[in-house]
Amino acid sequence: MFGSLKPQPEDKILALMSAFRDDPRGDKIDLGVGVYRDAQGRTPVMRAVKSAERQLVENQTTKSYTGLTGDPAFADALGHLVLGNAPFSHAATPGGTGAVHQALQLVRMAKPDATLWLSEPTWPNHTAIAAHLGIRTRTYRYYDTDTGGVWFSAMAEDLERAAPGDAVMLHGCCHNPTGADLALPQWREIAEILDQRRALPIVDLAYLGFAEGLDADAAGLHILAEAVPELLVAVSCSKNFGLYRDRVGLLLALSDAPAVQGSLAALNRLTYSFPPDHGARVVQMILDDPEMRADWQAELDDMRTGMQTTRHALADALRERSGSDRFGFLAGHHGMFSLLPATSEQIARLREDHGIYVVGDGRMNVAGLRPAEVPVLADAIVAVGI
Ligand code: PLP
Ligand code: TYF
Repeated sequence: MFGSLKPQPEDKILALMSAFRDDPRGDKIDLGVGVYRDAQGRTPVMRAVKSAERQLVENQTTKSYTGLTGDPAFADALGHLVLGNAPFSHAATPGGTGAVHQALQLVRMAKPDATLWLSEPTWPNHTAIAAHLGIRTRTYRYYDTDTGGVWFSAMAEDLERAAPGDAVMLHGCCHNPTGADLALPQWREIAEILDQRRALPIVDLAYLGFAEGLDADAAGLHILAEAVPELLVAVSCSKNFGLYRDRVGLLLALSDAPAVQGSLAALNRLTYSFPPDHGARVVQMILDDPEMRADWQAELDDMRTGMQTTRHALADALRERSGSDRFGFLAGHHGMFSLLPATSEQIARLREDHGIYVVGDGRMNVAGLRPAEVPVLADAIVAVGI
């Protein structure tokens, strides 16, 4: 039976994580996997999460099953944070990856021959999950390697080719891997194109609060939600609540179709029955309690401004060392990631000669860099000739 199984392509990000773990050098620097780290290099449990968990342990009276789409209070609290007052259907999922997976299953259920459009480049799991589900994909041009910004004219031109009923994956903010986000007028233009083409936007929202703040980061999504009749949003609480391993996600659907909620429940049942509850409940408790919510937001703001400070420090250090503004784009990007304009040989030299781990395509996690390591990285980038 299992003799027919083929070796599977590995996830390059996760493979890099194990290579880093196995590297004995004491001064190695991990800029690979997208996990937030503070100035001490820790990924702490957020204060509000600790408080909510304490209350939960104290007060929870049962761990019996919730509903197939999870606790409605969780969907209500997080759904309103993300979409404001628009009515939505919802399903809690194991992490944002689960939400992306369920979104694509819903698309396949509704329209088996739909094409999914993905940005070039995008998070590798988008491509992999679509392939696993047998969904055809096409890419749209997104990133301008010369400027480090969005190649908007090409993106718009490509999306004009979407057919009615195609699905288009967009990153809500903090584009992974490029760090280059759409400006609000560009969101308006994309919304108009997708509405005209009658294509379904799927917004992958894994970094709400990491770019410019909770409201600003949802502004593009809100423009879209007002412009199109149907929309899916795959929300992750891994980063902004620091709940990575607890697997907290939510799929939201804006639609008038009466069967959407039932279909989401059925897809959850067919995939894993009930979604995990612990982390979802923690998120709901935080969002529904003014004090914990304010504390969460304050800590999230600190994380965001910390990443911004690192970005500016790195751009400055590189300006000094390279004598040019070639790396100025790093300061303008949002979130954890940016792409270094490096060859695979240069990435290998960063790893082998300097103990600096960056994903093979040049993606680096800015949040993995401690302030004291900024000059070390800048020296290394210049030393390998990037
Ligand atoms: N989508 C993108 C673009 C991501 O970078 C991530 C990782 O954080 C996710 C979705 C979902 O992650 P998780 O399944 O850990 O919530
Ligand atoms: O892109 C990242 O680094 C994060 C974490 O299969 C991640 O989104 C990476 C790979 C993966 C799941 C999550």
